[in-house]
Amino acid sequence: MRARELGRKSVVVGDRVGLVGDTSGAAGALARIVRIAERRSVLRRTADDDETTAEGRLERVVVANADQLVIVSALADPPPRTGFIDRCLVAAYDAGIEPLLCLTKADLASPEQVLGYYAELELPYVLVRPDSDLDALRALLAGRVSVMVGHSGVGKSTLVNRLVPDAARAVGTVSAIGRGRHTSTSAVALRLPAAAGTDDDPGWIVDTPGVRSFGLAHVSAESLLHGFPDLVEATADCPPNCAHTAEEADCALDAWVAAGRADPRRLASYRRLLASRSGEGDPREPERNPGDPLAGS
Ligand SMILES: Nc1nc2c(ncn2[C@@H]2O[C@H](COP(=O)(O)OP(=O)(O)OP(=O)(O)O)[C@@H](O)[C@H]2O)c(=O)[nH]1
Ligand SMILES: [Mg+2]
Repeated sequence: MRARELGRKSVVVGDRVGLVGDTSGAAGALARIVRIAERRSVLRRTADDDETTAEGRLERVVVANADQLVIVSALADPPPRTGFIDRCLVAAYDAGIEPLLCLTKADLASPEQVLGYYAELELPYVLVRPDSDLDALRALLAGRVSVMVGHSGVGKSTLVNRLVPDAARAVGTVSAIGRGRHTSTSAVALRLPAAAGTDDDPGWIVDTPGVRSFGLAHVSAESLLHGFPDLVEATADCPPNCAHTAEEADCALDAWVAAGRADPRRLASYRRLLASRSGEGDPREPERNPGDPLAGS
């Protein structure tokens, strides 16, 4: 239980805390959390980008002290949304957490389109299918705290159950309209099992509930650009105080893309994010890009 001295300050998954009381861990033991250690990193998301309502401005800490953000996207059922992945990348860079793209359901569709979109980023990725060997993923998870984020139904809990055989995380089905059923309702951190014959720290994995969107209202317009390392260099040639929107006549990003130095879909995605923050975008479908396999459907 949490000590009264902590007031309203909440403890989140990943926090390192000081305890007093019975710390034996035995059944029925009671200890109090009296201190929350300074956080090494904080992954936040805003509930929505709608600045006009209290709920829209609500900022949530997803997890503390994570080293790696595992962005889980299914290649089909539900289809990948690069706009959502772009938002997660912004959140990761903003929090100082390294991103890892985890593409699940590789048995159902090819990863070419998604990987092609990120070709200019040195974004590490893993492909997962039901029978795939998870050694490459385990190696990337070793020694650190990783948090998985993704839409409902992409297979986060399925993957956690494969990585941590004792996890017994509930797994849901995906409905006919390609949406998950929000099977997981709270974040849980699990210690990964040690590889046979080594004492190396296998790391921790945090399974989180599926989110519809990854609101970035808490990220400044300037910081948004950190999620687009393929565009950042171009802005050195922008006029002072350039807003980088399509309306900025001298924004250097247009020439950069015209010269073939970045994918035009990436610039469009960045500008869509900028617009969604200023309330011009459509908050209902902020994660969809025209380059997505099912765009427009
Ligand atoms: N074909 C295929 N199906 C998969 C794969 N991974 C997961 N699934 C299925 O996808 C469905 C949803 O999986 P979950 O693990 O519950 O998804 P989740 O991301 O935890 O969903 P929430 O908890 O709702 O956020 C289940 O029916 C899984 O069996 C895969 O690699 N291939
Ligand atoms: Mg789940």
